[in-house]
Amino acid sequence: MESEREVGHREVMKLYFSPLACSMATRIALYEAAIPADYQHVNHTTRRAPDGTDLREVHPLGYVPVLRLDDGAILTENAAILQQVAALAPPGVLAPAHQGPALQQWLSFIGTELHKAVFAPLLERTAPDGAKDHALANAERRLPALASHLEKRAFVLDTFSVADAYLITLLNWTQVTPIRLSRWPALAAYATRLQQRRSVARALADESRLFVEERGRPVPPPPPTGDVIQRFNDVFQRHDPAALDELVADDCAIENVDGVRHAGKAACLALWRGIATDPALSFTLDEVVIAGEHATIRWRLSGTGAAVRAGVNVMRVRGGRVVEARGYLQGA
Ligand SMILES: N[C@@H](CCC(=O)N[C@@H](CS)C(=O)NCC(=O)O)C(=O)O
Repeated sequence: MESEREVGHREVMKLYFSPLACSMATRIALYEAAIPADYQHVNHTTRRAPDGTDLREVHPLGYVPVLRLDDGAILTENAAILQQVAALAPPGVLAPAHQGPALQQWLSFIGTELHKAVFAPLLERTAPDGAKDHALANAERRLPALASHLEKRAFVLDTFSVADAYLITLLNWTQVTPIRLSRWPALAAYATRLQQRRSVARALADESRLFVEERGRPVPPPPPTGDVIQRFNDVFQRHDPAALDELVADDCAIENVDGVRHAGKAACLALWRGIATDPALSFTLDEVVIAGEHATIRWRLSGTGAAVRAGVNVMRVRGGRVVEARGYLQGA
């Protein structure tokens, strides 16, 4: 519990939150408008708060955010809570005048198209790989649309609003997902700008500290696809297979240039170790193209006894490891 104050006979409202979760949007809004609140840190396993509240009793799914208003009424759902806080703030501070429907539109877009369709499956530990792939595919349509909206604007609406508080909370999660904001310069610039805003910087600092207290060091983000592929290519350039073990995923599968499939880490390691340690084989890299979690590598191979052969590898990297490789040989 970070603060417990009373206003007249009424308790200040309470925000039930988990550090760095979507509830941080409401904290940003409260900081921005200097609205006092009692921040109740919900334990991520027990779903209980220091005031004794069991979140599952006030929210059907036990989710944050939950806002307990000063009259005791309970409000759930980011879009509703954020609009309630905006209504409590001085006019124009959290919601530009005359943009009510646009605010509702963007809160819905952020909540459904981004939060739930893209980020939730990427962050959920138990989400199957297929769900994560689908979420990444969803990002490929939604993030360019968002970037084009932000191309020539400082905020989602005409001035800072709770929509920005929600959006920057989500964009902060890209640190621990394979989504690279640098692919959309307007989004990267927006995130940098918003992170420097006083209310956002303060919320991020406060919740990062609480996150580390609760769960230890944040999990570092996986290395970008380009770095993984460069280390992978180095194995064959240097004839040194030592790095392969940590570059290959347990469920890796190779479809080799000869059409033979090698499934599972052990089979993939055996094939690649054999190629890498053959001193006669020499690869020349002609081109490496990285696109999200995919890489296309054009290579030429000599030392097979035959003339120099040209080919292409199509690779997929997830969580810093190669999960899929398909090889094609020119003229095969
Ligand atoms: N539709 C809800 C979604 C809230 C939500 O997804 N909350 C997450 C944190 S960002 C949560 O509490 N998850 C807890 C869990 O999955 O156990 C809203 O907009 O408020």
